[in-house]
Amino acid sequence: MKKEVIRQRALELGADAVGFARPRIFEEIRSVLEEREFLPFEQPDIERGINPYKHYPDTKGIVSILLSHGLYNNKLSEGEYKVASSSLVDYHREVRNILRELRLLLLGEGIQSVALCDTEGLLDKQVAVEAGLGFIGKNSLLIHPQLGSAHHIGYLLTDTFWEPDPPVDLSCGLCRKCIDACPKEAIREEGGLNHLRCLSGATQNRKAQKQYLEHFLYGCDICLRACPYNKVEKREEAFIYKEEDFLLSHREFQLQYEKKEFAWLGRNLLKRNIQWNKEEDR
Ligand code: B12
Ligand code: SF4
Ligand code: SF4
Repeated sequence: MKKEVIRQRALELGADAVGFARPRIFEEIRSVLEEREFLPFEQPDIERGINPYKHYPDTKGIVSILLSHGLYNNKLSEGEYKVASSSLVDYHREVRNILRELRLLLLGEGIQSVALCDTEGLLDKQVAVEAGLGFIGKNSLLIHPQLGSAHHIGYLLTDTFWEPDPPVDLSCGLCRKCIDACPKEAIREEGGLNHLRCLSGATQNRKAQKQYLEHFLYGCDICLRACPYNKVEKREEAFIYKEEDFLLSHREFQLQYEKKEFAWLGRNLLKRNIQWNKEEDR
């Protein structure tokens, strides 16, 4: 099957970019993971992080997609809180829907594959770099030359080899806008993220130290909005919430927010985040 047929179909299905990679074990990241203090919700198995064959032993090629989302500069009024721009809907579902259709297309040609996105633990950004979809910026995110970094990554590990797409030869250069913008000094001068300081992690971590969350209830997008590779739109109401929005029973919460990406946090963690923000506002 030709790469272009798959690329075309993925774009028709809603993907914003498609790349092909040769699988390899990311041996150079082993030591970074060995020294890592994992957050409670992270997948701590190092082998699964760096080794695609742990997910699908027959892997001979990778088809990776990016799915973009908007970025919004939501200036808030009193008593309003927001979720990060990436979390309007559960992106895992959207990415996996596209991957499911691509899998069927490949299956029609007798090509087997396994779909991964985020939760399985293989390092998604590294896979996308191998597929020629971008470079890793100082804020540790994948930056696509045209799409920037406001997107999500998913891919198929296939039992068929594809000629890899050429790597992206770009970098952040002397820019340091994200470093200056980050309220938690979580981005290291030399590159790489101190994930234990990152606000996005704190909003999701039940064991985080009490801190001001910059009015975020879930995630953070400040370093994405600071990045010259990204476009930022004005306010989008759908990201904005009030405390009353979470005064619900457990069941009501599930019914109302089932499809939101933040639903997995549960009502109590969202309430805790509101409380931390409120205390700072006083
Ligand atoms: C755990 C996790 C988090 C944690 C920790 C992130 C981290 N970077 O450590 C927290 C909760 C903080 C987080 C936050 C966010 N995340 Co997250 N996260 C993940 C997850 C599940 C694993 C990432 C991971 O463990 N990496 C391991 C470490 C070693 O990698 P790393 O820190 O990125 O390090 C790389 C480089 O920075 C570099 N590096 C590391 N140390 C050093 C040191 C030096 C000196 C240098 C030069 C380089 C360097 O090498 C590594 C390999 O490339 C991935 C999904 C996946 N399966 O990959 C999503 C993922 C990375 N997250 C994603 C997103 C969207 C976000 C948020 C934007 C969500 C939000 N709006 O709040 C924020 C962005 C924060 C940020 N600036 O990165 C997307 C990123 C898409 C993209 N464009 O890159 C992913 C890929 C999920 C997906 N499939 O879409 N995330
Ligand atoms: S997501 Fe927020 S806290 Fe985390 S590195 Fe970016 S700006 Fe800093
Ligand atoms: S803001 Fe500048 S330094 Fe940070 S990721 Fe974007 S280009 Fe790189």
